[in-house]
Parts: sequence; C-alpha cells; structure tokens
Amino acid sequence: MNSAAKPHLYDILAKAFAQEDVDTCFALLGDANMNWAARLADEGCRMVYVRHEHCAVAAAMAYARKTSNIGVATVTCGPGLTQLMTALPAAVRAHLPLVVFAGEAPLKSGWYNQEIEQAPLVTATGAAYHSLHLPERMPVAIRDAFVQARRERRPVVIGVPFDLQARAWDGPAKLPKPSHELMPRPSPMPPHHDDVSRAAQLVAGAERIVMLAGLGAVEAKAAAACRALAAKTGALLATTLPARGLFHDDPFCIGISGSFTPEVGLEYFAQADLVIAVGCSLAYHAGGGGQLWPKAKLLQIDVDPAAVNQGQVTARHHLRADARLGVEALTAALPARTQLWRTDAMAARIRDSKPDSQVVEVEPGLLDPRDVVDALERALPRDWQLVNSSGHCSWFFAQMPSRPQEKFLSIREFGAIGNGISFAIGVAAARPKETVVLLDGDGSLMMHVQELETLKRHGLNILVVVMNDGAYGSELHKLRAEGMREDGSVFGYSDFAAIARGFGVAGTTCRNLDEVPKLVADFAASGGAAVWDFHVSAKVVSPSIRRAHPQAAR
Ligand SMILES: Cc1ncc(C[n+]2csc(CCOP(=O)(O)OP(=O)(O)O)c2C)c(N)n1
Ligand SMILES: [Mg+2]
Repeated sequence: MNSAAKPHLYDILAKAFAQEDVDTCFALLGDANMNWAARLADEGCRMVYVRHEHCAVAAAMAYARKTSNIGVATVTCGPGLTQLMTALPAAVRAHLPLVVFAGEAPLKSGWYNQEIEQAPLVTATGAAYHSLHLPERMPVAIRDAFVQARRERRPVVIGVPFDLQARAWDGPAKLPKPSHELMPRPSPMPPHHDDVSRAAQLVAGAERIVMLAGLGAVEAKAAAACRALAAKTGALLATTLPARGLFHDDPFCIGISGSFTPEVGLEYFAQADLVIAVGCSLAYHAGGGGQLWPKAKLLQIDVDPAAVNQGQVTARHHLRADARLGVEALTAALPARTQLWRTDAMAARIRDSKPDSQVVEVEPGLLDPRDVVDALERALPRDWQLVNSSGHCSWFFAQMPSRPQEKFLSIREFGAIGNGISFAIGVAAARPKETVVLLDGDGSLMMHVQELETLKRHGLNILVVVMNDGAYGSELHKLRAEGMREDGSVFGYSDFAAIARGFGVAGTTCRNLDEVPKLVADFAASGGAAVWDFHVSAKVVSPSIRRAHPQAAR
C-alpha cells in the first residue's frame, strides 16, 4: 500500500479484528475475504490456511474451547459460506464463541454467480449473522460482534460485500474501544443461604451420593471443592464427557456419566440415592436419557438451573450459585458423617475393573480396539494433548483414566463425524509447544483427510491415531443388531499409512502393540505429523451399542 494513499476499508476491518486480540485465524481464501485476510496477516495474526471451510470453523471451535477465548475463522462468500452448515450448528450446540468473517457478494453487480442469501442459512444454524453495508459503522459493528460472541457464547458471522471492502476509508483513524475493555467482569455468584440449608438437608438425608461435574465446574475451578464435599459425604465422583478427567486421579472417581460410563460406574450409579450435578446442564446424554440413576434424587448446583433440558425434566432440587462457591457453602453447612458409602474395597474395585469386561475373540491379524487403547494409555506421555473424535471408536478412546481434563478434548454436541482432524489443528494452534494426538475413526478421518496436507504445510506437531475397522462402525453394529444388510457401512481397510505418505506425512500400519512404546519414542524425537493406522476387529461392540441394542450382544 502506498503510505500516502487512503487506507482501504479492508485495512480498517483487519485492524478492527487485530485490536480484538485475534492472534490466530483459520482461513480459506476467496474473492470476498482474501484482501482482508492478507491485511490481518500483516497485522501479525497467525493464519492457519486449511483446505475446506468446514475445517476452518471446526478448528476455531477447538481453539476457543482450549483458550477460553474467541475463535476466529474466515471464508469467502457464497460457496465458502455454504460449506459451514455443519460446523456452525456444532459450535452453537457446544456454546463456543466464534467470530467468522465471511464476505458477501458485491453490491454493485446486478448479477453475481456466488450470490446467495447468507443470513437465513446462518441463522438457521443458530448462529448470528450481521450484514455490514454502512462503512462508517463497520468498526463498531465488528467490536459488537465480539461482544455478542462472548456474551451469548455462540458463533457470530459477519458479511461484508467485497466491493465495499475495496473502497477507500474516509472515517476516523482511531478505532472504537475493543470488546475486552467493555466487557463486565462480575464476581462469581454466591448462593443464597436458604438454598444452602435446603440442599444441606437433602444431602444429609442421602446415603449413596454421586457428584457429577460438568464444564461449568471446570470453568469455575470447582474440582477441589467437589473432591472435598465428596470426601465429607462419602460420595463417589463422576463427570460429563466434556469434563472427563477432572477427577482422573481420585480413587473414588467412577468415570464418565452417560453413554460412556464404564461397567463399575453403571453399577454404582444404579445404587445412588442422590446425584449432585455441579456446573452441569444435565443434557440428555449425561444421564443416559434418565436410565443411569433410576433411584436417585437430583440436586443441581449451577448459575442457571433449568427445569427441563433437551426434552427431559432435570433436577427437582436447585442451588443457584457459581459451582465452586455453591459446593463450598454446601460443604460448610454439612455436619461430619460417621457412615460413608465409599470404602477402600470400592476404591480397589474402581482401580482394578476394566471399563468393559466382555470377552471377544478377534480375527487373526486384527486387533481388539480395547487393547489398542490400553497400549496407547500406557505409552503416550501424560502431558500430550489428546483429542477424541466421534463414532463407535470414541467410546474406547474415552476410557484412558490417567488423562486429566485439560489434556483431553471432546466436542460432540451435534454428533457429527469428520471433525477430529480440525479439532486437532485447533488444539495445536492453541498449544503450539505441545504434542497433540488425534484419536479418530477411519470414516471420520476420511471425511476431511485433505487436512493432512495442512498438518504437513504448517509443520503441526500432530499424531493421528486411526482406529480402522474398515467401516462406519456405529452404523455397522446397529444394522447388524437389527438384522439389516450392511451395505453402505462396510468399506474395507483403507491404507491410511500410504494416504499419509501421499501428503508427505509419515505413515505406519501398526500390527503389533508391543511396538507402540518404540513408535512413541521415535515420534517424540522426530515431532511433526504422523499417522498410525491400527486395523481393528469389527467384532468388538461398545457397551453403549450393546445396551441400546441388546439383541446385538454376543
Ligand atoms: C457428518 C456426519 N455424517 C454421518 C454421521 C453418521 N455416523 C455416525 S458415526 C459414523 C461412522 C463413523 O465411522 P468411523 O469414524 O470409522 O468410526 P467407527 O464408528 O467406525 O468407530 C457415521 C457415518 C454423522 N454422525 N455425522
Ligand atoms: Mg470405522
């Protein structure tokens, strides 16, 4: 740019983003965003250029979750924007704050091939859409988009016609105050003492308590308070799937609540007479659709308790408060107990029992997915970041008891496959000094396998572990259980090691689990990107499928 010339509007728009502390942007370029993106890069923002627009937004989701900041992505207008129809609802469901700069078709043309009504597409996903057509208001509108994303914890998409972006900027040189200077910073909400007394009465009358923590407990840093309350009341501890690992080293933690509950957890949940849900919205799956704790009363400690969530009546007892303050107040209000549910024998059972004890003999040359997970659990360093995907295999991958919450990412509120590699990219961007391991299924990886090229080009330190059953295992097991034909769910064992090498990424087919420690040591030494392909048997059916389809149990 000639320094004497007036700036373009895209210069100002890029500066408005930069002053929102945007240090990373996931991007795929086109006419409607490339000048803006080039200027954002000039401002010092790290650009991660992916190969499919979906992956830009999905990577921004994981980045937002890991940094507790706003994830930023950019796509071009029309066909760039329409690629986001799976990522945006996934971000909405997971309450992830994003700002997406999308561009719009030029205003001056009577016809433009990429023109499409963008607002209804975006708003149908539950995200917000702002079409910016008045240049002098645009810097404020961008700031307000960041305010909205933070406050409403959902994606906000900004559309700016690209002919407008190219105009000279006539407005003031000074930008409005950025959102972080305006956001209120309220203190954590303390509980009301009447609520605490009622809750204390309920807890005093219960004998078998499970404390169930969700992401609200993670955010409020309530783990130690939950452990203290559990110790005082003799309770067991559990978490939702996104909060898994919050109590990973507690001998009385029975794992994840919901479809992913291990065997011992199912047994103890069934005996519980009170579940205390802390910082947890009690989503449908968290309680196994109401099946997991049939005898238990439910006390919810949350800033926003709800009577009904995802089609179910949730808790009948509430303590409205910040998770940590609420739990601490409840602990203080309770007298000491003499009789505790938890015993040393229970701790030993929890420690020694397998998540799934079903015996299955697998075909020669194939691996049992549970053995693969055990081998990885033993060999992968504890400080590596793990990313779980969706699909049938995610049940097994979620059972890695040594992994703390801050080292394990699971986002699956929209139930979409194909996001694993993008989430791994987002985590790698959020934790550039750490090693990231993606735990994915063959079908899910295949859906966006092109991003292996992104790993290579950006030099990302990501190990992709493929649980390759040659199938859409989720579909295969359900079709089998129903006695239906399996076509469309079985594909055969694609050679992911060769596919990886085609992208310039190291690839290995792992047939012998004894080799895993050496593979880990070699990868730790080399860094970079690699794909390990484990060919597993489709005879092993996860407990959640067996429960949902009892006729499938062999
Ligand atoms: C975008 C999307 N398409 C289709 C589905 C339906 N679906 C759920 S799991 C699954 C199979 C995933 O296969 P893979 O990644 O190999 O994992 P596996 O179930 O075999 O362990 C499919 C197709 C979905 N959830 N999301
Ligand atoms: Mg599969």
